[in-house]
Amino acid sequence: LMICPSLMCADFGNLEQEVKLLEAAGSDIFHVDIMDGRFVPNFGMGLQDFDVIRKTTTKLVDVHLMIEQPGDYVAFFADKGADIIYFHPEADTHPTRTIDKIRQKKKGVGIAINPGTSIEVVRELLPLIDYLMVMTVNPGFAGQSYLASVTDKLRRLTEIKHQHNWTFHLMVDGAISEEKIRELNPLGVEGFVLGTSTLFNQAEAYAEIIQRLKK
Ligand code: S6P
Ligand code: MG
Repeated sequence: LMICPSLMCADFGNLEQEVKLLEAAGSDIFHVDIMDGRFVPNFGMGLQDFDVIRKTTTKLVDVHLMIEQPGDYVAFFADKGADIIYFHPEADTHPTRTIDKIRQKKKGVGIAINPGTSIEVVRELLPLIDYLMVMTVNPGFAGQSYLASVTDKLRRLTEIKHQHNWTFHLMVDGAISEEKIRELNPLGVEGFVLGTSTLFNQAEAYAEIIQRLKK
Protein backbone atom coordinates (compact mmCIF):
# COMPACT_ATOMS: atom_id res chain seq x y z
CA LEU A 1 0.00 0.00 0.00
CA MET A 2 1.49 3.33 -1.06
CA ILE A 3 0.36 6.46 0.74
CA CYS A 4 0.76 9.66 -1.27
CA PRO A 5 -0.12 12.89 0.54
CA SER A 6 -1.48 15.56 -1.81
CA LEU A 7 0.51 18.56 -0.72
CA MET A 8 -1.90 21.02 -2.29
CA CYS A 9 -3.98 20.28 0.84
CA ALA A 10 -1.15 20.98 3.29
CA ASP A 11 -0.63 24.09 5.42
CA PHE A 12 1.51 26.35 3.22
CA GLY A 13 2.52 28.45 6.19
CA ASN A 14 4.42 25.41 7.46
CA LEU A 15 5.21 23.45 4.35
CA GLU A 16 8.60 22.21 5.48
CA GLN A 17 7.22 21.07 8.84
CA GLU A 18 4.26 19.41 7.09
CA VAL A 19 6.58 17.41 4.84
CA LYS A 20 8.73 16.34 7.78
CA LEU A 21 5.71 15.21 9.79
CA LEU A 22 4.23 13.35 6.83
CA GLU A 23 7.54 11.67 6.09
CA ALA A 24 7.97 10.56 9.70
CA ALA A 25 4.35 9.34 9.66
CA GLY A 26 5.16 6.81 6.93
CA SER A 27 4.25 8.52 3.66
CA ASP A 28 5.61 6.79 0.56
CA ILE A 29 5.37 9.31 -2.27
CA PHE A 30 4.74 13.06 -2.03
CA HIS A 31 2.16 14.18 -4.60
CA VAL A 32 2.53 17.62 -6.12
CA ASP A 33 -0.31 18.93 -8.31
CA ILE A 34 0.75 21.25 -11.13
CA MET A 35 -2.02 23.17 -12.93
CA ASP A 36 -1.85 25.62 -15.81
CA GLY A 37 -5.30 27.25 -15.79
CA ARG A 38 -5.98 25.72 -19.20
CA PHE A 39 -6.14 21.93 -18.95
CA VAL A 40 -7.90 22.47 -15.62
CA PRO A 41 -9.66 25.65 -14.44
CA ASN A 42 -7.30 26.30 -11.54
CA PHE A 43 -3.67 27.19 -10.82
CA GLY A 44 -1.07 25.65 -8.55
CA MET A 45 1.17 24.57 -7.03
CA GLY A 46 4.01 27.04 -6.95
CA LEU A 47 7.43 26.07 -8.20
CA GLN A 48 8.93 27.52 -5.03
CA ASP A 49 6.73 25.14 -3.05
CA PHE A 50 8.01 22.27 -5.15
CA ASP A 51 11.60 23.28 -4.36
CA VAL A 52 10.88 23.37 -0.61
CA ILE A 53 9.31 19.90 -0.77
CA ARG A 54 12.15 18.49 -2.85
CA LYS A 55 14.86 19.70 -0.53
CA THR A 56 13.00 18.64 2.63
CA THR A 57 12.47 14.95 1.85
CA THR A 58 14.49 12.03 0.55
CA LYS A 59 11.27 10.13 -0.26
CA LEU A 60 9.92 9.97 -3.79
CA VAL A 61 8.28 13.16 -5.03
CA ASP A 62 5.89 13.08 -7.99
CA VAL A 63 4.48 15.83 -10.14
CA HIS A 64 0.94 15.45 -11.46
CA LEU A 65 1.01 17.64 -14.55
CA MET A 66 -2.50 18.92 -15.24
CA ILE A 67 -1.19 21.05 -18.08
CA GLU A 68 -1.53 21.17 -21.85
CA GLN A 69 1.26 19.72 -24.03
CA PRO A 70 3.06 18.31 -20.97
CA GLY A 71 5.89 16.93 -23.12
CA ASP A 72 7.27 20.47 -23.34
CA TYR A 73 7.87 20.47 -19.57
CA VAL A 74 9.28 17.00 -18.91
CA ALA A 75 12.90 18.18 -18.88
CA PHE A 76 11.98 21.14 -16.67
CA PHE A 77 10.41 19.02 -13.92
CA ALA A 78 12.96 16.23 -14.26
CA ASP A 79 15.78 18.74 -13.76
CA LYS A 80 13.96 20.18 -10.75
CA GLY A 81 14.18 16.77 -9.14
CA ALA A 82 10.79 15.10 -9.57
CA ASP A 83 11.14 11.30 -9.27
CA ILE A 84 7.90 10.41 -11.03
CA ILE A 85 6.23 12.46 -13.76
CA TYR A 86 2.51 11.96 -14.36
CA PHE A 87 0.97 13.57 -17.41
CA HIS A 88 -2.51 13.45 -18.92
CA PRO A 89 -2.54 11.80 -22.36
CA GLU A 90 -5.78 13.76 -22.95
CA ALA A 91 -3.65 16.92 -23.02
CA ASP A 92 -0.90 15.56 -25.24
CA THR A 93 -0.81 15.13 -29.01
CA HIS A 94 2.11 12.68 -28.76
CA PRO A 95 1.95 10.74 -25.50
CA THR A 96 4.42 8.05 -26.54
CA ARG A 97 7.00 10.74 -27.27
CA THR A 98 6.41 12.21 -23.82
CA ILE A 99 6.90 8.76 -22.30
CA ASP A 100 10.24 8.50 -24.12
CA LYS A 101 11.27 11.92 -22.80
CA ILE A 102 10.55 10.87 -19.21
CA ARG A 103 12.48 7.60 -19.72
CA GLN A 104 15.46 9.46 -21.16
CA LYS A 105 15.59 11.48 -17.96
CA LYS A 106 15.48 8.20 -16.00
CA LYS A 107 12.35 9.20 -14.10
CA GLY A 108 9.29 7.14 -13.23
CA VAL A 109 6.77 7.25 -16.06
CA GLY A 110 3.21 7.97 -15.02
CA ILE A 111 0.03 8.76 -16.87
CA ALA A 112 -3.09 10.15 -15.20
CA ILE A 113 -6.48 9.66 -16.83
CA ASN A 114 -9.71 11.59 -16.33
CA PRO A 115 -12.86 9.87 -15.10
CA GLY A 116 -14.29 10.12 -18.62
CA THR A 117 -11.30 8.56 -20.38
CA SER A 118 -11.80 4.93 -21.38
CA ILE A 119 -9.19 2.24 -20.94
CA GLU A 120 -9.28 1.63 -24.69
CA VAL A 121 -8.05 5.18 -25.40
CA VAL A 122 -4.83 4.62 -23.45
CA ARG A 123 -4.49 0.89 -24.16
CA GLU A 124 -1.27 1.30 -26.21
CA LEU A 125 0.41 3.24 -23.40
CA LEU A 126 -0.19 0.70 -20.65
CA PRO A 127 2.77 -1.60 -21.43
CA LEU A 128 5.09 1.44 -21.45
CA ILE A 129 4.44 3.04 -18.07
CA ASP A 130 5.43 2.55 -14.42
CA TYR A 131 2.36 4.15 -12.81
CA LEU A 132 -1.24 4.57 -13.91
CA MET A 133 -3.12 7.21 -11.93
CA VAL A 134 -6.86 6.87 -12.34
CA MET A 135 -8.66 10.08 -11.43
CA THR A 136 -11.69 9.44 -9.26
CA VAL A 137 -12.73 13.11 -9.49
CA ASN A 138 -12.48 15.54 -12.38
CA PRO A 139 -9.04 17.07 -11.88
CA GLY A 140 -8.58 20.65 -10.74
CA PHE A 141 -9.76 20.84 -7.15
CA ALA A 142 -9.50 19.16 -3.78
CA GLY A 143 -12.58 18.43 -1.70
CA GLN A 144 -14.83 16.99 -4.43
CA SER A 145 -16.91 13.78 -4.35
CA TYR A 146 -15.80 10.32 -5.49
CA LEU A 147 -17.24 9.41 -8.89
CA ALA A 148 -18.73 5.95 -8.40
CA SER A 149 -18.54 4.98 -12.08
CA VAL A 150 -14.74 4.81 -11.87
CA THR A 151 -14.77 1.73 -9.62
CA ASP A 152 -15.76 -0.52 -12.51
CA LYS A 153 -12.96 0.91 -14.66
CA LEU A 154 -10.48 0.03 -11.89
CA ARG A 155 -11.81 -3.53 -11.79
CA ARG A 156 -11.40 -3.92 -15.56
CA LEU A 157 -7.94 -2.36 -15.48
CA THR A 158 -6.71 -4.89 -12.93
CA GLU A 159 -8.14 -7.67 -15.07
CA ILE A 160 -6.36 -6.66 -18.27
CA LYS A 161 -3.19 -5.78 -16.36
CA HIS A 162 -2.99 -9.38 -15.15
CA GLN A 163 -3.99 -10.83 -18.52
CA HIS A 164 -1.04 -9.09 -20.16
CA ASN A 165 1.38 -9.26 -17.23
CA TRP A 166 1.81 -5.50 -17.30
CA THR A 167 3.85 -4.12 -14.45
CA PHE A 168 2.53 -0.59 -13.86
CA HIS A 169 1.36 0.33 -10.37
CA LEU A 170 -2.32 1.22 -10.20
CA MET A 171 -2.96 4.45 -8.29
CA VAL A 172 -6.05 6.56 -7.55
CA ASP A 173 -6.43 10.30 -6.97
CA GLY A 174 -9.51 12.17 -5.78
CA ALA A 175 -11.80 12.04 -2.74
CA ILE A 176 -10.19 8.89 -1.31
CA SER A 177 -11.65 8.08 2.11
CA GLU A 178 -10.63 5.26 4.44
CA GLU A 179 -13.67 3.30 3.27
CA LYS A 180 -12.56 3.68 -0.35
CA ILE A 181 -9.08 2.40 0.46
CA ARG A 182 -10.64 -0.67 2.07
CA GLU A 183 -12.82 -1.19 -1.00
CA LEU A 184 -10.25 -0.48 -3.72
CA ASN A 185 -7.10 -2.10 -2.34
CA PRO A 186 -8.52 -5.63 -2.75
CA LEU A 187 -9.44 -4.68 -6.34
CA GLY A 188 -5.75 -4.18 -7.11
CA VAL A 189 -5.25 -0.48 -6.40
CA GLU A 190 -1.81 -0.11 -4.81
CA GLY A 191 -1.36 3.64 -4.37
CA PHE A 192 -3.66 6.25 -2.87
CA VAL A 193 -3.36 10.03 -3.13
CA LEU A 194 -4.79 11.46 0.06
CA GLY A 195 -6.15 14.96 0.54
CA THR A 196 -8.95 16.50 2.53
CA SER A 197 -11.02 13.29 2.62
CA THR A 198 -8.58 11.37 4.82
CA LEU A 199 -5.39 13.05 5.85
CA PHE A 200 -5.60 16.84 6.11
CA ASN A 201 -7.70 18.88 8.55
CA GLN A 202 -8.45 15.80 10.63
CA ALA A 203 -8.59 15.49 14.41
CA GLU A 204 -5.96 12.73 14.43
CA ALA A 205 -2.24 13.16 13.77
CA TYR A 206 -0.79 12.09 10.40
CA ALA A 207 1.09 9.21 12.00
CA GLU A 208 -2.05 7.72 13.57
CA ILE A 209 -3.98 7.92 10.31
CA ILE A 210 -1.23 6.51 8.09
CA GLN A 211 -0.33 3.72 10.50
CA ARG A 212 -3.97 2.64 10.72
CA LEU A 213 -4.31 2.67 6.92
CA LYS A 214 -1.22 0.52 6.48
CA LYS A 215 -2.73 -2.21 8.72
C1 S6P B 1 -7.23 17.13 -8.00
C2 S6P B 1 -5.81 16.83 -7.66
C3 S6P B 1 -5.77 15.93 -6.48
C4 S6P B 1 -6.30 16.56 -5.19
C5 S6P B 1 -6.73 15.49 -4.23
C6 S6P B 1 -7.22 16.04 -2.97
O1 S6P B 1 -7.27 17.88 -9.12
O2 S6P B 1 -5.16 16.19 -8.73
O3 S6P B 1 -4.48 15.41 -6.27
O4 S6P B 1 -5.32 17.36 -4.61
O5 S6P B 1 -7.74 14.79 -4.85
O6 S6P B 1 -7.83 15.05 -2.19
P1 S6P B 1 -9.35 15.18 -1.76
O7 S6P B 1 -9.55 14.10 -0.74
O8 S6P B 1 -9.52 16.55 -1.16
O9 S6P B 1 -10.15 14.98 -2.99
MG1 MG C 1 -3.38 15.05 -8.19
